[in-house]
Amino acid sequence: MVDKKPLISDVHEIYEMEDDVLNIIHKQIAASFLIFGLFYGMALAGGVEQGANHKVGMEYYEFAPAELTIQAGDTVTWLNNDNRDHDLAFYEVKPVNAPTDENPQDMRVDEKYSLVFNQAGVFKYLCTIHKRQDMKGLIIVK
Ligand SMILES: [Cu+2]
Repeated sequence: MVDKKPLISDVHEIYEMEDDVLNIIHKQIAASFLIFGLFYGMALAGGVEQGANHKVGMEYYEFAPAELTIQAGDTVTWLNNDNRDHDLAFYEVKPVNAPTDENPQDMRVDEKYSLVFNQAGVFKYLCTIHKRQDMKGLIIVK
């Protein structure tokens, strides 16, 4: 007569072993994701993942382009390629670290100024020197 009990018990043990192996694999996968997450986070914090850089010129009392749509994390660099001085001031909704009416950014001839936009929104700015000439610009951050 064949006794089946030990067999069933063996099968049970095999299943238990597989469970242990699966547990170890799951833990390894979880650890891999954690390490990947840490590196990815460090890369972001370290500025390895950089947004695009957009250029805005200043000429003939105008910003060119006057309206610009960018992604959050992108940089805008203004260049005064005019033959007269201008400045830069955000009004209404002001981005973090941006120059404002109270403290405009001077833009002398051939000077550059860069600002990183990390928050989505619609940001209006102007040249306070040429307000009357309607020298205004708009940055839309998606
Ligand atoms: Cu101006």
